[in-house]
Amino acid sequence: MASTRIIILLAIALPALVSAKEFMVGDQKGWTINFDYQQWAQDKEFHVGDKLIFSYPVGAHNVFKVNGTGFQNCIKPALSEALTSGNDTIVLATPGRKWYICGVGQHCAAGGQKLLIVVNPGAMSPSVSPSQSFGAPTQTLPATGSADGTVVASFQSIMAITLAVLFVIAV
Ligand SMILES: *[C@@H]1O[C@H](CO)[C@@H](O)[C@H](O)[C@H]1NC(C)=O
Ligand SMILES: *[C@@H]1O[C@H](CO)[C@@H](O)[C@H](O)[C@H]1NC(C)=O
Ligand SMILES: [Cu+2]
Repeated sequence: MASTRIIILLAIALPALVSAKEFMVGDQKGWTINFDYQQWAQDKEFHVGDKLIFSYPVGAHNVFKVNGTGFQNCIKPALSEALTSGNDTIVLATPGRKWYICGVGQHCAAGGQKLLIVVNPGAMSPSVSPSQSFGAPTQTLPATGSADGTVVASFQSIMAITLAVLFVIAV
């Protein structure tokens, strides 16, 4: 009976861990000039593990990952850092703000070919807590700490370790 519970738990929790999404930047328009990438990003939620795909004709554009300053001022890093395949896939590895620009000509400064996204932590968030899925008493976080990133982070660590242990037991 205990093992049944574990398998049910894994069946619920594991898909949430591997449900990474792929985002085609700019959708059908791809990576190009005169497209509002902020509007494109506005209604989307990005999580760690998701992928961005920058699609464009080879040679027409490229992709640089930059910091906030580079984004603001369209500062191109060394050309050797550019992604140039025309189908550049970037795995969002860490949470936080991420900035991308095109380094060809004035595409960033004059053509608005720049993208800023905010990456949220991975699928292991309290909102997908397996204990809630079982109808068990809802996780009670300290009232003052519920908006605190460190509480969420430690909760995620505990969940990750718990799942890892359960996984080893189950197989
Ligand atoms: C942003 O990146 C540039 C290099 O592209 C670097 O010189 C600069 O120090 C960085 N700024 C910050 C705030 O990290
Ligand atoms: C682009 O790359 C993705 C994987 O990153 C792949 O699934 C897709 O087929 C590629 N598209 C083209 C046109 O090469
Ligand atoms: Cu470009």
